[in-house]
Amino acid sequence: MKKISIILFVSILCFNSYAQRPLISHIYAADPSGHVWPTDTTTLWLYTSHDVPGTNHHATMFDYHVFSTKDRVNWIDHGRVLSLDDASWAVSHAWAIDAVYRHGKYYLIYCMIEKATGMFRTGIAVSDLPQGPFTDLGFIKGVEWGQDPCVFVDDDNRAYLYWGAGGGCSAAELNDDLLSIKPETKRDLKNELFEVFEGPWTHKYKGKYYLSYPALPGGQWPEQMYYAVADKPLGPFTYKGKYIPFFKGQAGTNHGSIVRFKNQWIAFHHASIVSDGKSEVRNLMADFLYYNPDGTINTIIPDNKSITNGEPTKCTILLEAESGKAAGGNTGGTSVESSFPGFSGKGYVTGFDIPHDYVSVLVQVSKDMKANLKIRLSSESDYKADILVGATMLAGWDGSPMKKTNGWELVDLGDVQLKEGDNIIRFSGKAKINLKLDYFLVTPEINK
Ligand code: FUB
Repeated sequence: MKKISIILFVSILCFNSYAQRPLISHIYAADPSGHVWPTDTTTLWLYTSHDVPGTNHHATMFDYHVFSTKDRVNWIDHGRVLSLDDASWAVSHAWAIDAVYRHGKYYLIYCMIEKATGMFRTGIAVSDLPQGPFTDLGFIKGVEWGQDPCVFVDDDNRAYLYWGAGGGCSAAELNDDLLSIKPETKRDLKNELFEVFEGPWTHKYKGKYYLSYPALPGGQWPEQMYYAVADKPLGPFTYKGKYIPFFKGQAGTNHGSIVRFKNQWIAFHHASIVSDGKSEVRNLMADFLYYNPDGTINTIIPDNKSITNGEPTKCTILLEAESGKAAGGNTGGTSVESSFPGFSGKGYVTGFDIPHDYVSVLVQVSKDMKANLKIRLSSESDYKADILVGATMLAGWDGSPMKKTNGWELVDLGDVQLKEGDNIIRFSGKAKINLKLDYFLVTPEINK
Protein backbone atom coordinates (compact mmCIF):
# COMPACT_ATOMS: atom_id res chain seq x y z
CA MET A 1 0.00 0.00 0.00
CA LYS A 2 2.84 2.35 1.02
CA LYS A 3 4.67 1.52 -2.24
CA ILE A 4 1.55 2.31 -4.33
CA SER A 5 1.13 5.67 -2.54
CA ILE A 6 4.74 6.59 -3.23
CA ILE A 7 4.40 5.66 -6.93
CA LEU A 8 1.16 7.67 -7.12
CA PHE A 9 2.79 10.70 -5.45
CA VAL A 10 5.83 10.57 -7.76
CA SER A 11 3.58 10.25 -10.85
CA ILE A 12 1.48 13.24 -9.72
CA LEU A 13 4.69 15.24 -9.23
CA CYS A 14 5.97 14.26 -12.69
CA PHE A 15 2.63 14.98 -14.30
CA ASN A 16 2.48 18.47 -12.81
CA SER A 17 6.07 19.49 -13.37
CA TYR A 18 7.60 20.70 -16.59
CA ALA A 19 10.92 19.47 -17.89
CA GLN A 20 11.48 22.83 -19.57
CA ARG A 21 13.02 25.88 -17.93
CA PRO A 22 11.38 29.31 -18.39
CA LEU A 23 13.83 32.07 -19.21
CA ILE A 24 12.04 34.79 -17.21
CA SER A 25 9.44 34.04 -14.51
CA HIS A 26 8.43 37.29 -12.78
CA ILE A 27 6.42 38.66 -15.74
CA TYR A 28 4.27 37.15 -18.47
CA ALA A 29 5.94 38.03 -21.76
CA ALA A 30 5.75 36.61 -25.29
CA ASP A 31 6.88 36.99 -28.92
CA PRO A 32 10.59 37.55 -28.09
CA SER A 33 12.81 39.23 -30.70
CA GLY A 34 16.50 38.82 -29.84
CA HIS A 35 19.18 41.28 -31.01
CA VAL A 36 22.87 42.03 -30.55
CA TRP A 37 23.48 45.60 -31.69
CA PRO A 38 26.69 46.65 -33.48
CA THR A 39 27.13 49.40 -30.86
CA ASP A 40 27.89 46.81 -28.12
CA THR A 41 28.29 43.17 -29.05
CA THR A 42 28.62 42.13 -25.37
CA THR A 43 24.92 42.66 -24.67
CA LEU A 44 21.97 40.57 -25.84
CA TRP A 45 18.64 42.42 -26.05
CA LEU A 46 15.15 40.96 -26.06
CA TYR A 47 12.10 42.96 -27.23
CA THR A 48 8.84 41.35 -26.13
CA SER A 49 5.10 41.72 -25.91
CA HIS A 50 3.44 41.43 -22.48
CA ASP A 51 0.49 39.32 -21.31
CA VAL A 52 -1.82 40.68 -18.63
CA PRO A 53 -2.07 38.33 -15.61
CA GLY A 54 -5.45 36.61 -15.33
CA THR A 55 -6.46 37.30 -18.93
CA ASN A 56 -7.91 34.64 -21.22
CA HIS A 57 -7.51 36.63 -24.44
CA HIS A 58 -4.67 38.22 -26.44
CA ALA A 59 -6.93 41.23 -27.12
CA THR A 60 -5.99 42.58 -23.67
CA MET A 61 -2.31 43.04 -24.57
CA PHE A 62 -1.34 46.65 -23.90
CA ASP A 63 2.42 47.25 -23.82
CA TYR A 64 5.98 46.10 -24.55
CA HIS A 65 9.05 45.29 -22.44
CA VAL A 66 12.79 45.15 -23.11
CA PHE A 67 15.19 42.75 -21.40
CA SER A 68 19.00 42.54 -21.60
CA THR A 69 21.81 40.26 -20.48
CA LYS A 70 25.57 40.01 -20.81
CA ASP A 71 25.96 36.37 -19.74
CA ARG A 72 22.56 34.64 -20.42
CA VAL A 73 22.05 34.04 -16.65
CA ASN A 74 21.70 37.56 -15.21
CA TRP A 75 18.97 39.61 -16.89
CA ILE A 76 17.56 43.11 -16.57
CA ASP A 77 13.90 43.88 -17.22
CA HIS A 78 13.96 47.52 -18.37
CA GLY A 79 10.22 47.87 -17.76
CA ARG A 80 7.50 49.14 -20.07
CA VAL A 81 9.01 50.80 -23.13
CA LEU A 82 5.90 51.62 -25.18
CA SER A 83 2.16 51.17 -24.66
CA LEU A 84 -1.12 51.71 -26.48
CA ASP A 85 -1.36 55.07 -24.71
CA ASP A 86 1.71 56.24 -26.65
CA ALA A 87 0.29 55.45 -30.11
CA SER A 88 -2.54 57.92 -30.75
CA TRP A 89 -3.51 56.10 -33.99
CA ALA A 90 -4.02 52.71 -32.30
CA VAL A 91 -6.90 51.28 -30.32
CA SER A 92 -5.91 47.79 -29.06
CA HIS A 93 -3.90 44.56 -29.49
CA ALA A 94 -0.24 45.38 -28.71
CA TRP A 95 0.93 42.16 -30.35
CA ALA A 96 4.29 40.91 -31.63
CA ILE A 97 7.25 43.24 -32.07
CA ASP A 98 10.77 43.57 -33.36
CA ALA A 99 13.51 46.20 -33.13
CA VAL A 100 16.18 47.54 -35.46
CA TYR A 101 19.26 49.76 -35.18
CA ARG A 102 19.60 52.26 -38.01
CA HIS A 103 21.57 55.47 -38.56
CA GLY A 104 22.45 55.79 -34.86
CA LYS A 105 18.91 55.25 -33.50
CA TYR A 106 17.00 52.27 -32.15
CA TYR A 107 13.54 51.58 -33.59
CA LEU A 108 10.75 49.46 -32.17
CA ILE A 109 8.71 47.88 -34.95
CA TYR A 110 5.42 46.66 -33.53
CA CYS A 111 1.79 46.01 -34.39
CA MET A 112 -1.48 47.34 -33.02
CA ILE A 113 -5.01 47.68 -34.39
CA GLU A 114 -5.65 51.04 -36.02
CA LYS A 115 -8.57 53.13 -34.68
CA ALA A 116 -9.64 54.42 -38.09
CA THR A 117 -9.81 51.11 -39.98
CA GLY A 118 -9.85 48.26 -37.43
CA MET A 119 -6.87 46.85 -39.34
CA PHE A 120 -3.55 45.72 -37.85
CA ARG A 121 -0.83 48.25 -38.68
CA THR A 122 2.92 48.03 -38.25
CA GLY A 123 3.92 50.79 -35.86
CA ILE A 124 7.35 52.36 -35.61
CA ALA A 125 8.84 54.12 -32.57
CA VAL A 126 12.31 55.56 -31.93
CA SER A 127 14.80 55.91 -29.07
CA ASP A 128 18.42 57.00 -28.59
CA LEU A 129 19.00 54.00 -26.33
CA PRO A 130 18.37 50.29 -26.95
CA GLN A 131 16.36 50.04 -23.71
CA GLY A 132 14.01 52.86 -24.70
CA PRO A 133 11.58 54.21 -23.76
CA PHE A 134 10.45 54.71 -27.36
CA THR A 135 8.55 57.58 -28.98
CA ASP A 136 5.91 56.61 -31.52
CA LEU A 137 6.36 57.78 -35.14
CA GLY A 138 3.08 56.40 -36.52
CA PHE A 139 2.73 53.34 -38.73
CA ILE A 140 4.76 52.13 -41.70
CA LYS A 141 3.08 53.21 -44.94
CA GLY A 142 2.21 50.64 -47.59
CA VAL A 143 1.59 47.76 -45.16
CA GLU A 144 -1.96 46.54 -44.69
CA TRP A 145 -2.82 44.01 -41.98
CA GLY A 146 0.77 44.39 -40.73
CA GLN A 147 0.58 41.97 -37.80
CA ASP A 148 3.75 40.32 -36.44
CA PRO A 149 6.42 42.45 -38.14
CA CYS A 150 10.12 41.65 -38.31
CA VAL A 151 12.90 43.72 -39.89
CA PHE A 152 16.03 42.22 -41.39
CA VAL A 153 18.98 44.45 -42.36
CA ASP A 154 21.30 42.85 -44.89
CA ASP A 155 25.10 43.29 -45.08
CA ASP A 156 24.62 45.98 -47.76
CA ASN A 157 22.47 47.91 -45.22
CA ARG A 158 19.22 47.44 -47.16
CA ALA A 159 16.32 46.86 -44.75
CA TYR A 160 13.44 44.42 -45.35
CA LEU A 161 10.11 44.09 -43.55
CA TYR A 162 8.30 40.75 -43.13
CA TRP A 163 4.83 40.45 -41.63
CA GLY A 164 2.08 37.90 -41.51
CA ALA A 165 -1.08 36.69 -39.90
CA GLY A 166 -4.02 34.33 -40.34
CA GLY A 167 -2.13 32.02 -42.69
CA GLY A 168 -0.46 34.71 -44.79
CA CYS A 169 3.02 36.15 -44.95
CA SER A 170 4.39 39.05 -47.02
CA ALA A 171 7.69 40.89 -47.34
CA ALA A 172 9.02 44.05 -48.96
CA GLU A 173 12.09 46.23 -48.97
CA LEU A 174 11.82 49.26 -46.68
CA ASN A 175 12.81 52.76 -47.66
CA ASP A 176 15.96 54.03 -45.97
CA ASP A 177 14.05 55.90 -43.21
CA LEU A 178 11.99 52.75 -42.43
CA LEU A 179 8.76 54.78 -42.59
CA SER A 180 7.38 53.13 -45.75
CA ILE A 181 7.92 50.08 -47.94
CA LYS A 182 8.93 50.10 -51.61
CA PRO A 183 5.59 48.84 -53.01
CA GLU A 184 7.13 47.42 -56.19
CA THR A 185 9.25 44.99 -54.07
CA LYS A 186 6.33 43.50 -52.13
CA ARG A 187 6.03 39.70 -52.30
CA ASP A 188 3.38 37.29 -51.06
CA LEU A 189 5.26 34.38 -49.46
CA LYS A 190 2.29 32.26 -48.39
CA ASN A 191 2.81 29.56 -51.00
CA GLU A 192 6.53 29.24 -50.23
CA LEU A 193 6.09 28.77 -46.46
CA PHE A 194 4.46 25.41 -45.78
CA GLU A 195 1.54 25.72 -43.31
CA VAL A 196 2.60 29.26 -42.28
CA PHE A 197 0.26 31.00 -39.85
CA GLU A 198 1.98 34.19 -38.59
CA GLY A 199 5.12 35.62 -36.93
CA PRO A 200 7.94 35.62 -39.55
CA TRP A 201 11.57 36.09 -38.46
CA THR A 202 14.52 36.40 -40.86
CA HIS A 203 18.21 35.84 -40.15
CA LYS A 204 21.25 35.07 -42.28
CA TYR A 205 23.54 32.06 -41.92
CA LYS A 206 26.44 31.30 -44.27
CA GLY A 207 25.07 33.57 -47.00
CA LYS A 208 21.55 32.07 -46.97
CA TYR A 209 18.37 33.77 -45.74
CA TYR A 210 16.40 31.77 -43.15
CA LEU A 211 12.75 32.63 -42.63
CA SER A 212 11.38 30.96 -39.49
CA TYR A 213 7.70 31.08 -38.52
CA PRO A 214 4.90 29.62 -36.39
CA ALA A 215 2.95 27.12 -38.48
CA LEU A 216 -0.29 25.21 -37.96
CA PRO A 217 0.47 21.55 -38.75
CA GLY A 218 -2.43 20.21 -40.81
CA GLY A 219 -4.33 23.39 -39.88
CA GLN A 220 -4.43 22.30 -36.21
CA TRP A 221 -3.41 24.23 -33.10
CA PRO A 222 -1.01 24.49 -31.29
CA GLU A 223 1.56 26.22 -33.44
CA GLN A 224 4.97 24.69 -34.11
CA MET A 225 8.07 26.47 -35.39
CA TYR A 226 9.08 25.81 -39.05
CA TYR A 227 11.68 27.39 -41.33
CA ALA A 228 12.45 27.96 -44.99
CA VAL A 229 15.64 29.09 -46.77
CA ALA A 230 16.36 31.40 -49.74
CA ASP A 231 19.31 32.82 -51.68
CA LYS A 232 17.87 36.34 -51.59
CA PRO A 233 16.20 38.26 -48.73
CA LEU A 234 12.80 38.34 -50.45
CA GLY A 235 12.95 34.74 -51.61
CA PRO A 236 11.83 32.57 -53.29
CA PHE A 237 11.97 30.45 -50.11
CA THR A 238 12.17 26.65 -49.92
CA TYR A 239 10.57 24.96 -46.93
CA LYS A 240 13.14 23.01 -44.88
CA GLY A 241 11.30 21.63 -41.86
CA LYS A 242 10.25 22.02 -38.26
CA TYR A 243 12.81 23.29 -35.75
CA ILE A 244 10.69 23.47 -32.54
CA PRO A 245 8.02 20.77 -32.54
CA PHE A 246 5.24 20.55 -29.94
CA PHE A 247 6.55 20.33 -26.37
CA LYS A 248 4.89 19.91 -22.99
CA GLY A 249 4.08 23.30 -21.48
CA GLN A 250 3.83 25.20 -24.73
CA ALA A 251 1.04 27.68 -25.35
CA GLY A 252 -1.48 27.52 -28.21
CA THR A 253 0.79 29.97 -29.99
CA ASN A 254 4.52 29.90 -30.38
CA HIS A 255 6.58 32.74 -31.83
CA GLY A 256 10.33 33.00 -32.08
CA SER A 257 13.54 34.65 -33.14
CA ILE A 258 17.01 33.31 -33.91
CA VAL A 259 20.12 35.33 -32.99
CA ARG A 260 23.85 34.82 -32.61
CA PHE A 261 25.34 36.01 -29.29
CA LYS A 262 29.02 35.52 -28.39
CA ASN A 263 29.39 32.83 -31.06
CA GLN A 264 26.38 30.79 -29.99
CA TRP A 265 23.09 30.62 -31.86
CA ILE A 266 20.00 31.01 -29.69
CA ALA A 267 16.34 30.33 -30.51
CA PHE A 268 13.96 32.44 -28.41
CA HIS A 269 10.29 31.46 -28.21
CA HIS A 270 7.50 31.31 -25.62
CA ALA A 271 5.47 28.82 -23.56
CA SER A 272 2.85 28.69 -20.81
CA ILE A 273 4.89 26.99 -18.11
CA VAL A 274 4.85 29.76 -15.49
CA SER A 275 1.05 30.05 -15.78
CA ASP A 276 0.73 26.27 -15.56
CA GLY A 277 -0.68 25.84 -19.04
CA LYS A 278 -2.84 28.97 -19.41
CA SER A 279 -2.34 29.68 -23.07
CA GLU A 280 -2.89 33.44 -23.04
CA VAL A 281 -0.42 34.13 -20.23
CA ARG A 282 2.93 33.15 -21.61
CA ASN A 283 6.56 33.14 -20.50
CA LEU A 284 9.79 33.64 -22.41
CA MET A 285 11.87 30.60 -23.40
CA ALA A 286 15.32 30.16 -24.96
CA ASP A 287 17.32 27.23 -26.26
CA PHE A 288 20.64 26.86 -28.04
CA LEU A 289 20.27 26.26 -31.78
CA TYR A 290 22.72 24.14 -33.78
CA TYR A 291 23.13 23.86 -37.55
CA ASN A 292 23.97 20.63 -39.32
CA PRO A 293 26.86 20.71 -41.85
CA ASP A 294 24.31 20.95 -44.71
CA GLY A 295 22.82 24.14 -43.18
CA THR A 296 19.65 22.53 -41.83
CA ILE A 297 18.69 23.28 -38.22
CA ASN A 298 18.89 20.55 -35.60
CA THR A 299 15.45 20.02 -34.03
CA ILE A 300 15.15 21.77 -30.66
CA ILE A 301 13.49 19.88 -27.81
CA PRO A 302 13.17 22.50 -25.05
CA ASP A 303 14.61 21.10 -21.81
CA ASN A 304 15.64 22.22 -18.37
CA LYS A 305 19.05 23.39 -19.56
CA SER A 306 17.69 26.36 -21.54
CA ILE A 307 20.66 28.63 -22.41
CA THR A 308 22.08 28.58 -18.88
CA ASN A 309 23.11 24.92 -18.61
CA GLY A 310 20.35 24.40 -16.07
CA GLU A 311 21.15 27.41 -13.87
CA PRO A 312 18.04 29.44 -12.90
CA THR A 313 18.18 32.92 -14.43
CA LYS A 314 18.20 35.98 -12.18
CA CYS A 315 16.28 39.02 -13.35
CA THR A 316 16.26 42.49 -11.80
CA ILE A 317 13.84 45.22 -12.83
CA LEU A 318 15.80 48.44 -13.46
CA LEU A 319 13.61 51.50 -13.85
CA GLU A 320 15.37 54.74 -14.72
CA ALA A 321 13.76 57.63 -12.82
CA GLU A 322 14.04 59.91 -15.88
CA SER A 323 12.02 57.38 -17.94
CA GLY A 324 9.28 57.12 -15.31
CA LYS A 325 6.64 59.17 -17.09
CA ALA A 326 7.20 57.64 -20.53
CA ALA A 327 7.21 54.15 -19.03
CA GLY A 328 3.93 54.18 -17.10
CA GLY A 329 4.87 56.28 -14.05
CA ASN A 330 4.64 60.02 -13.59
CA THR A 331 6.40 63.14 -12.38
CA GLY A 332 5.07 65.95 -10.25
CA GLY A 333 7.02 69.20 -9.97
CA THR A 334 10.35 67.55 -10.76
CA SER A 335 12.68 67.89 -13.75
CA VAL A 336 15.17 65.72 -15.65
CA GLU A 337 18.83 66.78 -15.74
CA SER A 338 22.12 65.24 -16.77
CA SER A 339 24.85 67.64 -15.60
CA PHE A 340 25.91 65.75 -12.44
CA PRO A 341 28.18 62.91 -13.62
CA GLY A 342 27.90 59.22 -12.81
CA PHE A 343 24.21 58.67 -13.59
CA SER A 344 22.89 55.69 -15.48
CA GLY A 345 20.62 55.93 -18.55
CA LYS A 346 19.92 59.41 -19.93
CA GLY A 347 19.95 61.42 -16.70
CA TYR A 348 18.25 61.66 -13.34
CA VAL A 349 15.25 63.31 -11.73
CA THR A 350 15.83 66.38 -9.56
CA GLY A 351 14.08 69.61 -8.50
CA PHE A 352 12.51 68.19 -5.33
CA ASP A 353 12.09 71.66 -3.86
CA ILE A 354 8.45 71.69 -2.74
CA PRO A 355 7.01 69.07 -0.38
CA HIS A 356 5.47 66.17 -2.35
CA ASP A 357 7.37 66.78 -5.58
CA TYR A 358 7.71 63.23 -6.83
CA VAL A 359 8.66 60.70 -9.48
CA SER A 360 6.90 57.37 -9.87
CA VAL A 361 7.64 54.24 -11.88
CA LEU A 362 5.57 51.26 -13.02
CA VAL A 363 6.55 47.74 -11.92
CA GLN A 364 4.73 44.87 -13.67
CA VAL A 365 4.74 41.31 -12.31
CA SER A 366 2.89 38.07 -13.06
CA LYS A 367 1.60 37.36 -9.54
CA ASP A 368 1.71 38.63 -5.95
CA MET A 369 5.32 38.44 -4.86
CA LYS A 370 7.90 39.89 -2.48
CA ALA A 371 10.75 41.90 -3.96
CA ASN A 372 13.79 43.74 -2.72
CA LEU A 373 13.73 47.48 -3.48
CA LYS A 374 16.77 49.70 -3.87
CA ILE A 375 17.05 53.30 -5.06
CA ARG A 376 20.12 55.13 -6.31
CA LEU A 377 20.22 58.71 -5.18
CA SER A 378 22.49 61.62 -4.31
CA SER A 379 21.77 64.59 -2.05
CA GLU A 380 24.08 67.47 -1.22
CA SER A 381 21.98 68.46 1.80
CA ASP A 382 19.92 66.61 4.41
CA TYR A 383 16.51 65.84 2.94
CA LYS A 384 13.07 64.43 3.66
CA ALA A 385 11.54 61.64 1.59
CA ASP A 386 8.64 59.26 1.53
CA ILE A 387 8.20 56.17 -0.61
CA LEU A 388 4.91 54.57 -1.53
CA VAL A 389 4.64 51.04 -2.93
CA GLY A 390 1.06 50.93 -4.17
CA ALA A 391 -0.93 52.34 -1.24
CA THR A 392 1.65 51.38 1.38
CA MET A 393 4.17 53.85 2.74
CA LEU A 394 7.51 52.23 3.54
CA ALA A 395 8.47 52.14 7.20
CA GLY A 396 11.28 54.64 7.84
CA TRP A 397 10.55 56.39 4.52
CA ASP A 398 7.55 58.38 5.71
CA GLY A 399 8.84 61.93 5.45
CA SER A 400 11.46 61.46 8.18
CA PRO A 401 14.70 63.46 7.90
CA MET A 402 17.52 61.73 5.98
CA LYS A 403 21.23 62.52 5.97
CA LYS A 404 22.98 63.92 2.91
CA THR A 405 24.91 61.40 0.81
CA ASN A 406 28.48 61.16 -0.35
CA GLY A 407 27.73 61.32 -4.09
CA TRP A 408 25.62 58.56 -5.66
CA GLU A 409 24.56 55.88 -3.18
CA LEU A 410 22.55 52.71 -3.71
CA VAL A 411 20.15 52.56 -0.76
CA ASP A 412 18.63 49.20 0.18
CA LEU A 413 15.03 49.65 1.33
CA GLY A 414 14.49 45.97 2.12
CA ASP A 415 11.59 43.79 1.01
CA VAL A 416 8.33 45.17 -0.34
CA GLN A 417 5.12 43.41 -1.35
CA LEU A 418 4.11 43.62 -5.03
CA LYS A 419 0.68 42.65 -6.27
CA GLU A 420 -0.17 40.76 -9.46
CA GLY A 421 -0.15 43.15 -12.43
CA ASP A 422 0.69 46.85 -12.15
CA ASN A 423 2.43 48.41 -9.16
CA ILE A 424 3.32 52.09 -8.85
CA ILE A 425 6.34 52.98 -6.72
CA ARG A 426 6.48 56.67 -5.86
CA PHE A 427 9.38 58.63 -4.38
CA SER A 428 8.51 62.08 -2.97
CA GLY A 429 11.23 64.29 -1.58
CA LYS A 430 12.21 67.73 -0.43
CA ALA A 431 15.75 69.04 -0.06
CA LYS A 432 17.43 72.43 0.14
CA ILE A 433 19.93 71.54 -2.55
CA ASN A 434 20.27 68.98 -5.25
CA LEU A 435 18.39 65.85 -4.30
CA LYS A 436 18.74 63.60 -7.31
CA LEU A 437 17.16 60.20 -8.01
CA ASP A 438 18.88 58.00 -10.60
CA TYR A 439 16.95 54.72 -10.69
CA PHE A 440 14.79 52.16 -8.87
CA LEU A 441 16.04 48.56 -8.68
CA VAL A 442 13.44 45.89 -7.93
CA THR A 443 14.54 42.27 -7.49
CA PRO A 444 11.60 39.87 -7.29
CA GLU A 445 12.13 37.09 -4.75
CA ILE A 446 11.59 34.39 -7.40
CA ASN A 447 14.51 35.85 -9.37
CA LYS A 448 17.11 36.03 -6.60
O1 FUB B 1 1.13 37.70 -28.77
C1 FUB B 1 0.00 37.95 -29.56
C2 FUB B 1 0.04 37.11 -30.80
O2 FUB B 1 0.11 35.74 -30.47
C3 FUB B 1 1.26 37.34 -31.68
O3 FUB B 1 1.21 38.51 -32.41
C4 FUB B 1 1.24 36.08 -32.45
O4 FUB B 1 2.41 35.83 -33.17
C5 FUB B 1 1.00 35.06 -31.36
O5 FUB B 1 2.17 34.76 -30.68
